[in-house]
Amino acid sequence: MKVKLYVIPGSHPAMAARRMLELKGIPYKRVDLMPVISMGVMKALRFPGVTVPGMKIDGRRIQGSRAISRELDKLVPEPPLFPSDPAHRVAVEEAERFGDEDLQHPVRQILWWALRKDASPLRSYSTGARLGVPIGLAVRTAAPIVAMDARVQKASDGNVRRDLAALPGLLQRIDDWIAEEVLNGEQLNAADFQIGASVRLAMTLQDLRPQIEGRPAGELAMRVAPNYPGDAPPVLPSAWLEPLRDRSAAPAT
Ligand SMILES: N[C@@H](CCC(=O)N[C@@H](CS)C(=O)NCC(=O)O)C(=O)O
Repeated sequence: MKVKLYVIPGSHPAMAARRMLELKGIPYKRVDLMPVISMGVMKALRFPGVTVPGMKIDGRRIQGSRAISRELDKLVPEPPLFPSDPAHRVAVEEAERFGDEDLQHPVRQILWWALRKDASPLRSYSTGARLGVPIGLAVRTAAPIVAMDARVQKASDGNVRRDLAALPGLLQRIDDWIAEEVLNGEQLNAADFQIGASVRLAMTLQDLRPQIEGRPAGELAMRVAPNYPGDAPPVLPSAWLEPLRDRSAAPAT
């Protein structure tokens, strides 16, 4: 079996896919793509959409972190990414959907907003990546790409401020799932990888890390991806971070 995984350095759903492949013990070749340019590459490679992660298995194309988790369970059933008990499976699928649809994008918008403000941490997010050009050159010439991606991802002041206000509720929901043993059980499941990778990416932002690392969601993130590339110094306006400082605010939605 020949497996290729197309990623963008620092991408959280791509990290989820990488860690799931590792759990299954499936050897694969990682192909690192530059953001924005990745969209054209994915199109040229005839994936149905333009985002990463995309996976080729003996030429067959699977795109999206949730499609990948299901495909991996078909390819190599043990250890399973989804529980066999039907009720437990429904809960894990709902948590995975939340990770993909509700959590992934706010974290992406916050990161792009921060990188547009200060692009110097880009090099740290590219640690270990092979982009086909020297990393230093890629990082030095990245400003237009960062500006374009921040626009594509709608990482505006208003959206990012709203994302930060919603984050405590999202983190609380994750903590609750951990308490209910839907997440962070003995064996990591697809939702753990999906959610843990997003929380772990959020923790690469020094603005957010202190509010996350001490809570169950932070522990799950460190278990899912102990070595996540990237470290962004504080850059978010202090007033925007206020909702995160008040742990009693913003009940889960
Ligand atoms: N929710 C999908 C979408 C993934 C997604 O949007 N990936 C981003 C990277 S995190 C992407 O490909 N962005 C293109 C770009 O930034 O140029 C998934 O989990 O696979």
